[in-house]
Amino acid sequence: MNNKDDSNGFSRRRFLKLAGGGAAFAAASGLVPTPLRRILPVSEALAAASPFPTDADLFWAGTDGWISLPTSPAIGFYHPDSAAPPPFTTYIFGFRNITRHSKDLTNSATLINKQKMKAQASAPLFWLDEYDPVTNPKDFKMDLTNLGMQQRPDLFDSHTIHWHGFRNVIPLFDGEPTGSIGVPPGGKWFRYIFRPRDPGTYMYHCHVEDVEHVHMGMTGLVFVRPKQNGNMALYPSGKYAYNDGNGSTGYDREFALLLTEVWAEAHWDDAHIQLPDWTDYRADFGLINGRTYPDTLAPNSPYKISTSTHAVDYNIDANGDLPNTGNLQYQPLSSLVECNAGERVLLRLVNLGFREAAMTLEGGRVRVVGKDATPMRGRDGTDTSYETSTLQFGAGESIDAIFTAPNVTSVTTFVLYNRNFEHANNLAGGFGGQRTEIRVYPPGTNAAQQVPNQTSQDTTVA
Ligand SMILES: [Cu+2]
Repeated sequence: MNNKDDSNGFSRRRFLKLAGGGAAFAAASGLVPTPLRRILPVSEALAAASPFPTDADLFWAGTDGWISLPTSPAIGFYHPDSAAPPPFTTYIFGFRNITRHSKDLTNSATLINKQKMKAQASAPLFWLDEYDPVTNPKDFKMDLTNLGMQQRPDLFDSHTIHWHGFRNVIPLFDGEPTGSIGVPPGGKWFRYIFRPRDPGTYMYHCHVEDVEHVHMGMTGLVFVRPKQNGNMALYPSGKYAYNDGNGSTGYDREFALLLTEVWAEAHWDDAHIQLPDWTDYRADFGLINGRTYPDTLAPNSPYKISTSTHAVDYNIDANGDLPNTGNLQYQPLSSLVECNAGERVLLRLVNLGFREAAMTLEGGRVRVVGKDATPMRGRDGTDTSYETSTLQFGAGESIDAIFTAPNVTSVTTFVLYNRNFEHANNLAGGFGGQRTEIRVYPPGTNAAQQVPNQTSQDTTVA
């Protein structure tokens, strides 16, 4: 997996050749509305006042970092990792949202470079609006840079963003590194240009050394909002999972839940210059949004609502770091689901662990309205949505399910957990795993949701 020979790493010459060829293809095809930006060589990047572009919708950085998982009981010497700076336990590779940093015209390079070793788990959640020639005639621009690995300076792995499950992606922009471009460390960046179609819930991940980089944390959830949004005639909130034409996928609140796993030995190996044998794979921890229960219930890290237009814009400190929330500083996304009685709650579920999931709502049911970013409709339009209490889905699959909150007069809690007990209860033997709660409040308790996964527990800045 860590075979660092030429089969994966481009030589610089091959790299530039491919970049040039790709640009020619893209220009000739007429599919790309703006010129493909070439990746600046380090010397040019350093000479420019701001080496990074400032006009992206979103800008991600790939790097490494540390997160916190339950420390007791220990798993041999693999967990907690003795190299981890307290309160952290586990080494990761990951992404950080540096959009805000990139728009700081004077300090962008300094701020961005300071995010090395500050990766977030899971990778940041983001969302796009469906393209429409009249109401949203805009292609989505997503930049990616690679800050390198602080704990593993010997690794020169590139990173990419692979748009998993998206239809009709131009290969150049699909992030599969043998057919497109990977971003190597060293002040370089690449722009993904994407015209969002086909609403629904998807995932993205780095596709370089993909078993390793996905497992180490370079994976996140992404969804496309339908252009039917804003139509209050079909459902009062004007929010929909799909262009359903009848309001059947309308919802009041939405929560993205990404299932991943941590095999402690592999993470320790990457921190200590060792090679894991992936055929020994064993998931020690099951995670939702990068956390295990009961951390899944902790609030989101503080964020700014007004700028959370395509991703949650967490508050940053003077060094551009994520808000210091103690052991969960680099696991900012909560899995707590809150709603008012009678409301419809859209659960956007993705599994990017390596095992099957069976997410079960104890004492309640949900309606599956979408699967793998496809509405539950037959070819002739027949409604094929169905109700269930258990959602089964494998690695690389997604589900859109709507929970209709019962009419309660006091706060009522439903447990949502993976009924495969290996996932709900860490193999290490401690509590934890893929478990969270849906809390239903009396009518009118919670204000309208402004950002996905927002709950009343959060600290927000207007
Ligand atoms: Cu990567």
